[in-house]
Amino acid sequence: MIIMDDGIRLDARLDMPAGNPRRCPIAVVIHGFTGNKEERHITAVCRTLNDMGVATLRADMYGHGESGGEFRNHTLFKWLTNALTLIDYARGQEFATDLYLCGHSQGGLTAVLAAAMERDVVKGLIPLSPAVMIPQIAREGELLGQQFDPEHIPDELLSWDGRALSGNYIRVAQTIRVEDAVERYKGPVLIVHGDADEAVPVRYAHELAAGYANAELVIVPGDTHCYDHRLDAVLDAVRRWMGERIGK
Ligand code: FER
Repeated sequence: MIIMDDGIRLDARLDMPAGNPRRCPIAVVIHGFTGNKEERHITAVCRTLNDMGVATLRADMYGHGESGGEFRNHTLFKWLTNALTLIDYARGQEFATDLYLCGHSQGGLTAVLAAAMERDVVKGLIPLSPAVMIPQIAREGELLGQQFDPEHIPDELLSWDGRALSGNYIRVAQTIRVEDAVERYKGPVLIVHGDADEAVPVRYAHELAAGYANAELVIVPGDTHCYDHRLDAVLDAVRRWMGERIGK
């Protein structure tokens, strides 16, 4: 399915729980940097939610997967407006009751920012290994393990898969204040993070959880950024937390 965001095609997929209930909650699920909506951990989270009666809307974000836009031109602002568009689409479904927001890594950061903007609408927030340090390290002059002068932003950075990323990614990231978003969102939050994460150090999850008014943190011992070892533990945490919210 295609959802248009101001002329950009977002390749999206809406999955209903078994039995096509007339009314049910819906969760918007956002992948990470260089990821896509069909990654193993993204589809597994969606299936887990579907199995407990929650519909899911997942989409390839700007410059990723099958969606429009070039990878090199993606920024957190573009992902944020994509997220607002997906939230509007989800809310507009006749079956939709409560709306939840989930995202992995850069998608987790996007979810944290969007939840603050949509604080009246987002019933609960699930940042998975959220890359909430991106704005801070962009201001300090380090992204993707590469150093740069934060006052003289380079025209491009090379991503870990060899693709170029425009300096505008850095310019945008430097303006974002994650603390403001954390302060604004008072709803329930579930943060899940592996303590062997090689891309986003687990200490950022501890800091994030401490900043929220109502957060629960689940650390997955020995697990990596994309849950190579204990995806089952991630799914268990999501199932239990969501079960407490929706009464299952
Ligand atoms: C970085 C570290 C992590 C970075 C991006 C990420 C652009 C995002 C990871 C992900 O979304 O999986 O320095 O710079």
